[in-house]
Amino acid sequence: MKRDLVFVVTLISLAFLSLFRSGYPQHIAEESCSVQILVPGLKGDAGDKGEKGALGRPGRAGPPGEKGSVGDKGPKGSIGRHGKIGPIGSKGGKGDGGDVGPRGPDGEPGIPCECGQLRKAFGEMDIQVTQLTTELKFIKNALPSPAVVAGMRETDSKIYLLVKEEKKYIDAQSYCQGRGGTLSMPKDETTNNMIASYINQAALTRVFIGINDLEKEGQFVYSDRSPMQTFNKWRGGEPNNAYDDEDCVEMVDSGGWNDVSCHLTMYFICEFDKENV
Ligand code: GN1
Ligand code: CA
Ligand code: CA
Repeated sequence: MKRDLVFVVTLISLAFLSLFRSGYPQHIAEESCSVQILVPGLKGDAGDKGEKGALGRPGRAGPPGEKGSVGDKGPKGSIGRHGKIGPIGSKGGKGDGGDVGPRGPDGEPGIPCECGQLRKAFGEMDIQVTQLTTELKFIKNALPSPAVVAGMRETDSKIYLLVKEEKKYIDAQSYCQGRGGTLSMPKDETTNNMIASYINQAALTRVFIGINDLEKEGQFVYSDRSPMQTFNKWRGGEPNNAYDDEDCVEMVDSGGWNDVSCHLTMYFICEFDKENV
């Protein structure tokens, strides 16, 4: 179809070309009766190569490439944003003590005192404190358990303890010595009366005291080995060394003395020198 059209157009063109070349009037006259056969000419030479065309449209996207290997580690990034607040930490240690504060204001002036009287009172208190300290020291170090001690008696220089544990004479003496003392040694009327009173107040009838003739029959000495002096409180007829076996001494509730067997067991009274407690 397209070739037919080209052919017709070519014929029409050649006809017009013949008219213009020979002059129109003549030509009309000469050729109005001739028959012209119009055939296509030879194919012309190939033209020069045209200029390079404009850039074509981008092609379609290709298929995805193969996965590449892991690249090198990138450079360190910039500091990120602040994180969330963490949990409360444990309590810290105690801090150092603060500085000494400023000195306070002066107090009101004191009341004038009777210094002489005060000095005397202080002196007496000192003596009492010394005595109490001595007794406390004794109580801490020498006092047996309260269950076995029936109170305590004292003179200026000595402390007496009635021990309510039945013991033989030698064991009673050891008991007292083990606490820094000895069995009680009444060497005068006052001390003897005090011990007798102590026995009565404890509702007892007899206790061992520190007198014996263990070393030599009939020769009584105190438990500290000091000899008997003129003072004694032997009951009537005593000492009698009954059964030829009485080398230790008891005091009965009247305050009188009696020699008895050292193998008897009974309560006893210790004495302690205040200087030694
Ligand atoms: C006691 O009761 P008699 O006679 O056995 C005492 C003696 C006294 C005596 C005095 C263990 O002996 O020491 O001398 O009475 N014995 C005891 O009469 O107490
Ligand atoms: Ca005797
Ligand atoms: Ca006797």
